[in-house]
Amino acid sequence: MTLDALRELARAKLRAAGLAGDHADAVAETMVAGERDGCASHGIYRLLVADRSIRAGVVVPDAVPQVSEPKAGLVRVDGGGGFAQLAFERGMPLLVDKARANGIAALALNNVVHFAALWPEVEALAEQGLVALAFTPSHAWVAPAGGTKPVFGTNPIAFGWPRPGREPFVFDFATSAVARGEIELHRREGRAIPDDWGYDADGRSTNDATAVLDGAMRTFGGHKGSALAAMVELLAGPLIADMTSAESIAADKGRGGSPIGGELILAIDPAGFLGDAVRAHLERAEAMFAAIEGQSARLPSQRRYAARARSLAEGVTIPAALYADIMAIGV
Ligand code: NDP
Ligand code: PYC
Repeated sequence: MTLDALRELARAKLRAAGLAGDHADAVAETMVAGERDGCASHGIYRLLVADRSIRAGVVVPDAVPQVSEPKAGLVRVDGGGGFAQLAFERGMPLLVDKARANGIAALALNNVVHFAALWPEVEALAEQGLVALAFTPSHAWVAPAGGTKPVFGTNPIAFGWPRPGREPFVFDFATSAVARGEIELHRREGRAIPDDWGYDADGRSTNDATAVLDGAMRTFGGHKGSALAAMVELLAGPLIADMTSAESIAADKGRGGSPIGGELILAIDPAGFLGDAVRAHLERAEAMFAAIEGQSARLPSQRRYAARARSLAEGVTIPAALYADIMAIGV
């Protein structure tokens, strides 16, 4: 499919499910970006997930995000129970202004439904010359290192760094061994998963995707991922007066919707510390990137940018079973 055709399909399905036009456009854009960049777990597959959240009444389909300024360096957007995409769009311009004025600023999204990857947000900020970090909890699906029962969400951390004349350096990953969406794709396709991704309900390691979805996922990197997952819970939960992953899954009441809660985004203007020397110091960072690539190791986001270039030229291929399920939405 061409990206335009995919965008139109996503918008039409989201509107038909009852989502207001401005939300449908913002949400469709995120899904198309994911598919375009080869991020299948957070691409057009998310139409099925968003549709379920809308129809189950988890998301407020016509929420109007409310922007406020709690302090000179802080922006808050109350998403009113809507999807996170429009809330971010409404808060980002003020976040950028405040980061430039103060050197650093933070944006809290509150009361939003989150089904998406975080890289589109940190990449957009890095494209404006800012260093960016983003965090969000999800639903309690992940066991702490040393345990086998869910406490944490899959809790992604994303980072963006501006590069003169190039696409930003971006990474974005779950603090679980893998995103839950990836396990869902394995389940859909009947594929076994590696046995270090999670536990069944009795706490045993398993290759069965369904058993892990019904049991508990593992953190990445043992105690290190576990501590980072806890940090994400704290930063984008209690610190911004929003839900932890345990509270989010309780609030879902078994409806199977996407996580409800908050997201914290930090933006740092390199000129704050560096003044006129920004360019010189960003060039020093380039030496590190060159040292990585110089030994044929790849940078995070390199695969994504290559997929983007391919998709822009050739369009994207959607698995037939997924396309059929998308076409069946609302029929
Ligand atoms: P991965 O484990 O695939 O890690 C993704 C990151 O690592 C990307 O930045 C990727 O770059 C980079 N990367 C992967 N392999 C390499 C390599 N060999 N060398 C260098 N860099 C590499 O992703 P996850 O399954 O952990 O997460 C996928 C997505 O799920 C994320 O976008 C995340 O935001 C999303 N998510 C969202 C949640 C939410 O609550 N909203 C919850 C959990 C996850 P590249 O893209 O170029 O491959
Ligand atoms: O894949 O873990 C995940 C996820 C949770 C919320 C959105 N994506």
